[in-house]
Amino acid sequence: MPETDSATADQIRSNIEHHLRTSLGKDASHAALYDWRMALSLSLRDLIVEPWFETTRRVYGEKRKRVYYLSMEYLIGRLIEDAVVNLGLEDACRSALDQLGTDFDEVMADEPDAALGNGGLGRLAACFIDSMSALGVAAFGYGVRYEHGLFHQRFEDGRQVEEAEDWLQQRHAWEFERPEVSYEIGFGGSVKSGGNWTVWEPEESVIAQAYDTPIIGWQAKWANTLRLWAAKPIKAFDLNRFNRGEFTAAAEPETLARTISRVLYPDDTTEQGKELRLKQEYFFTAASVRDLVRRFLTEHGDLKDLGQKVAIQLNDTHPAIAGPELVRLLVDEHGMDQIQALEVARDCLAYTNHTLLPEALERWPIDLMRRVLPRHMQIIEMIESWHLQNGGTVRIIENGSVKMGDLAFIMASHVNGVSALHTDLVRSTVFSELNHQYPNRIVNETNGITPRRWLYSCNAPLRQLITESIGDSWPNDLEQLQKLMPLIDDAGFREKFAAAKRTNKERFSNWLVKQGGQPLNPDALFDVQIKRIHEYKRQLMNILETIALWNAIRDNPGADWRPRVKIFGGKAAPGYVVAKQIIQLINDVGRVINADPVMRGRLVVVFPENYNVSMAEALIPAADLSEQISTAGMEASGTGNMKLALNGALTIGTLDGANVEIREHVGEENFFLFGLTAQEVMARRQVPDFARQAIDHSPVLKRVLVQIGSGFFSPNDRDRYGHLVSLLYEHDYFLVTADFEAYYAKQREVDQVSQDTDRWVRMSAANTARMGWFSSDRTIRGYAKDIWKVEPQL
Ligand code: 26Q
Repeated sequence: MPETDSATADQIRSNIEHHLRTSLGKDASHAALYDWRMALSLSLRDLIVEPWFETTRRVYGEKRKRVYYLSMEYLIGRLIEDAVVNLGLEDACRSALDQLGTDFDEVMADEPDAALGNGGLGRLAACFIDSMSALGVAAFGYGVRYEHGLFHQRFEDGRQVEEAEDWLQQRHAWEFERPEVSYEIGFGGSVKSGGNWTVWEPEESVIAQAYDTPIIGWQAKWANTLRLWAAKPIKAFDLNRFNRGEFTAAAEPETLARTISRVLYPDDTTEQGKELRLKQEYFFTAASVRDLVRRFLTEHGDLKDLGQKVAIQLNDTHPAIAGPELVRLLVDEHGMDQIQALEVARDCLAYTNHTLLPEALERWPIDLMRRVLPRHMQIIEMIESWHLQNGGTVRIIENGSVKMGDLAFIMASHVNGVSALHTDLVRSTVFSELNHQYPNRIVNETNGITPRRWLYSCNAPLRQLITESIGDSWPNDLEQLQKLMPLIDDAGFREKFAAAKRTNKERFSNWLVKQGGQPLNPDALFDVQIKRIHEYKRQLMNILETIALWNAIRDNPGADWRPRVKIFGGKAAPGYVVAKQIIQLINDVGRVINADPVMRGRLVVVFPENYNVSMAEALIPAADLSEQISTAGMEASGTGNMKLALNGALTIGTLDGANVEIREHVGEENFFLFGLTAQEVMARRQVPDFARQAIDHSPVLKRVLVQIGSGFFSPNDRDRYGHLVSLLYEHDYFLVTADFEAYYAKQREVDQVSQDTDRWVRMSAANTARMGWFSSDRTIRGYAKDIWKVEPQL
């Protein structure tokens, strides 16, 4: 190690020793892994606070416009490695811990994931705050400090079982509690009004209290704040009731309040009309809006200029009540004229749509809305009539419920989709009427991923190869990866590229063994599908293809089959019955195939429990093949597709979401395309009995369906999958049957191509070299320019 680095390592070591004693009250000889991790985290945090304060001073001094990102979900994962990597201290920390007789990697792995999100939407929010700090966009992320994040998944006889997640069991090293930053948030009650005044008198209320986590940018040049709200009771304990002997009742105010930020809803499609969910949404949105208005008023004067200093991005409709809440504050509390308040609010607001699935579009029953948020319901009616007076035709309130998408659209200056295809569909389907009225309001901002986490820190072997090949300035300028293109013709480079992949596959295999699994053959093709379990994502089609391949190998065991490991990862929403059956089927099939001696490792099915961000970090660098096989038109974007391709996995996929743009960037010759297009999907659904026809035309598929339906994979419960099979025959809404043959054929092409190792490595390296555009830095620059009108500036 160079001398300066070893001086840094010494410094870190002494800081760790200091925190071990003074913050954790431990002597080095008695320190557990937890103590070492906390001592290291606190030492790193000490280095983050100065750039954090400096950022705040600068933004304040320059009177910059701020971006407020409102999201119900932040799927962050571990923060410790972000700190290490952004501070550039990996070597120093490793050596400091080494000197203290502790293993760096074990300390890193000890931090529990912050799993405050379900999937793509929450992870996108996490990538965005990272990019905003890397670029120097002045921003706050606002969200909920859930006591329990996304449930922990276990398999019991192959069935998913959910357990409460408990990330706050231990101290969270990265947050600062802010008792002084708190707001009273009301619910229910009534609205009183006189000549020119209106007040809402809530029936019950809770305190929203801030917890701040600094989000440090690349090379620690900037740090934004993630401000999460926790619900606390106004009055913790009812002493009078206690003194009367009503012990349980005395604690009631506390129970009521804490329920609100207790747990993340584990559904990534709307559960209709749950009162607690509405309260969660209003709770964090109202606290955030009040916080940003307060900040504006301390720095600037006149609320009519709010839109010049404030951009509020709504991550889907979950915080869409921000519109009515902002109007309420402006009108009821600051005396602004109604129409002006509507225009000011619209100047500030923008809305991102993440889904076209009708069941995922939020609608709140009017009765519920009126009961929980009576004043907001009035304002929503006012917004609707303002909209109709301006020539609008769409009603926000329809069939007894409030359509939050239409509300968000009408209250936003910009609405964006998350991939080119999805934005086209947003224009032509759900919002076609509103798009007609406001033709420039809808814009596209194709999603991206942070290259710091999803290449630099999760894939050390490839990171080193890239840096030795093109220098070290690519992590915040990812399009530089293009410079790898000419190197692909160099056999030495290809060999190193292949070696990095192999190391990652071995590393994943070791990880799996630690989790209690079997070691994997690193020469096999690692075929990976990792994402929430959903019918439209078609894990079912993947497992049907797995069975078909198994049949083919058994029919012809002497052939030169390319060994494959089918890897699945993902959770089903607890109430999503079909998704849970698909999980059970994958596990049942895996049990049979993995026990078949004829396979001799040529086909293995792996489905590790509890897929999360940390598992993704171990798995993505090890993947050879990326399954992106959703029914065309149904996956808004996907972001796992980007992570996998960036790390050199080849995609087998449909023309859906961002797959379309990935294929354009990496080149059609480096992408395994199959399946119906979005247009064809819509047409095929009109054909009567299309599923039965498809099955009749595919003996391979028919054989598989007969096996499943007859209980071959569930010998103790032969009827287990009868329903799933008849669903395919009778109501194959997701076109599994229609796309099966094309998918099976494309997989056999994958087999062929992957037998030619050199060709595969070229294709794989071309994927890495051409994926730079998918950095979330590019996405954030797009939002900054098109929507927020801010200049990223370090
Ligand atoms: C809403 C109301 C009540 C309960 C839950 C919900 C809810 C929660 C989460 C609805 C939807 C979600 C999450 C949606 C999501 O993750 N969508 C994904 O967003 C990614 C980022 O844009 C895209 O890449 C994916 O294509 C999209 O599926």
